Amino acid sequence: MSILDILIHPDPRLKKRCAPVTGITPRLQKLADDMLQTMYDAPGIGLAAPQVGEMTRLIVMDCVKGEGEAPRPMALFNPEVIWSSEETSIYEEGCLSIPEHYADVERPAEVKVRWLDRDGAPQEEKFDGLWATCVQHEIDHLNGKLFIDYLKPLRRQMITRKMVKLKRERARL
Ligand code: K1U
Ligand code: ZN
Repeated sequence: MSILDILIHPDPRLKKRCAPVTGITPRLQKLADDMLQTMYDAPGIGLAAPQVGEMTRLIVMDCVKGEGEAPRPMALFNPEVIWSSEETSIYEEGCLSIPEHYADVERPAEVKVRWLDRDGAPQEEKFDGLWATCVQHEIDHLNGKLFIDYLKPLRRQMITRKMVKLKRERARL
C-alpha cells in the first residue's frame, strides 16, 4: 500500500464534481486501500478521492474513536444520501485539505446512505453522530464542496488566504 499526497485548498480539483464509478476494478480497490492508509497516516477520520487528485466517486472513513475499540475501515463507491433527518447537529469540522482550520457546521443529525462496497455489492446504512457528519463532509467533497463553503464569505476568504500562504511556504521548502 502507498501513502498518497493530499491536495491543499485552493486547488481546482477540489471544486469539481466527480464522475460515478461504472465498475469496481483492481485499480479502484487499490486506490481505496491506499486512501485508507493515507487517511490513517494523516491522521484523519475520512478522505475523498478528489483530495488525492482522483476525480471519481469514492470515499473512505473510519470514525471509531474509543481506545481498544476495533477499527472499522470503510470504502464507499458512488455513495448517495437517500434519507436525512429533520433534526440537525453541529460539529466542529476539520479537513485534511485545509489543515489547522476548524469551524462549526450544521448538518442533518442522521442520514441513510446507499453505496457499492469494495466488492461491488450494494449496501445501505443509517449513520448518526460523528459518522453522519463525516459521511456528509466526504460526499460534499465528491460534489466539489468544502466545509468552508458553509461559512460566511469573510471567514472563508480569510482561511483561503492563509492556505495560499501555506502552499507558497511549502513550495519553497
Ligand atoms: O475529509 C477530510 O478532509 C478528512 C476530515 C474528515 C472530517 C473531520 C471532522 C468532521 C467531518 C469530517 C478529517 O479527518 S480532519 C482530521 C480529524 O478530524 C481527526 C484527526 C485525528 C483524530 C481525530 C480526528
Ligand atoms: Zn475534507
